[in-house]
Amino acid sequence: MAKQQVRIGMIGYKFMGKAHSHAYRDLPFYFNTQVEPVMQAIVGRDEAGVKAAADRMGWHSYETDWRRLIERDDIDLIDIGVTNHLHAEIAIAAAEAGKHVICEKPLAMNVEEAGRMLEAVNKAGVVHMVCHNYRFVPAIRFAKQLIDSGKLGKIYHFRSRYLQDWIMDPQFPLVWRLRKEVCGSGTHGDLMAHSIDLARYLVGEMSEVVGMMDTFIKRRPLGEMSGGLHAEVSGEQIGEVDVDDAVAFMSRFKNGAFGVFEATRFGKGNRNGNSFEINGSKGSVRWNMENMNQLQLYVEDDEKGEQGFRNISCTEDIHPYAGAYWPAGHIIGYEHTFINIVHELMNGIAENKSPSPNFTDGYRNQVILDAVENSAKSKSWITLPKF
Ligand code: SOE
Repeated sequence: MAKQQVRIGMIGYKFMGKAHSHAYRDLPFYFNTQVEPVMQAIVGRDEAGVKAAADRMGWHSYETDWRRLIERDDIDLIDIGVTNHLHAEIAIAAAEAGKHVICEKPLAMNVEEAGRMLEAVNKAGVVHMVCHNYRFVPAIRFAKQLIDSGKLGKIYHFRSRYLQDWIMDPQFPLVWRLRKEVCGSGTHGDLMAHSIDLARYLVGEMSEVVGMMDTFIKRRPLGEMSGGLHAEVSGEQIGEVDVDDAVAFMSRFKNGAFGVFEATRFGKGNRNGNSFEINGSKGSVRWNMENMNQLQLYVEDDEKGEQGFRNISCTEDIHPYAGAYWPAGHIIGYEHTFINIVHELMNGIAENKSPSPNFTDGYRNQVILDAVENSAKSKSWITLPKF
């Protein structure tokens, strides 16, 4: 019997547009999903640019206005890979039109918007996800299995660092990722949102937070992103940076564990240094994105004298997702995290369930982001709502 088709409309064709397009295209190579993804249409404002992207990435058609995509009755799923200030408007319009939605992170500009987005998808009964792709790294999935099985015992500490350095040059321009009206926050929503997602996934909900944030370079020349994380200065004009360059916070988890989080775009030498360590009563795990297939594991059951962190290459059939790709030891990369997430999304659509992380996760994440920001302003601890 022919599989049900899910006709996708992707909004955005640059960094995330490319990651998601590649994922839809490659998905059938590796996974036998319950439904068939169809790359129906892609949207971008620049006609020549979006047409070229559609041809290169394998989309059947293109549009230059996202509203037109939502009106089309040959689209079942809207994939939002554009700037943060458009997430809410597009997601709500998509849900109201009865379309499933996947949205890039951070879900929204603030908690009020995230709440409206969650309400819209719930009311419409559509399937929804938010693209926290690091949850889909086999080594992280495996760490979750170890924690859930009790192998690490009672969890006492979650400690994360997310370090990048691509805006350290004071001449790096004031691109959209540094303008509050377009992105909501800086490093906080861009990087810390990922660390918060991993903490919630691996350790659970938090009960209180206290944070600090700062902007090291307060004025920059105007300019635009030019591909990947590169940018070009567009003239002589200078503008004020109104988002954070760096953020740190501490939290208490509901299970009593301590959380210590740091995220910065001023971590010289770190290109995408997303890492964490978890310590439990019986063992610990460590992970770093720049070596993403490896999980470091310490278990106290090891013989005395032989104890120590061991490196596990999470490429065996037994490791989540890994068996879908290559034989053991044949590593996967960043792009595969997106294939794994759209695999879950397609099965979610087949079963009419919203796999995690979904808009509930995105909303709760935004509650924490906003609380850390408020705490940094008020220089005080903030109690989080009970979830
Ligand atoms: C840039 O900081 C960026 O591309 C983020 O936007 C992504 O979410 C992160 O995964 C990698 O870095």
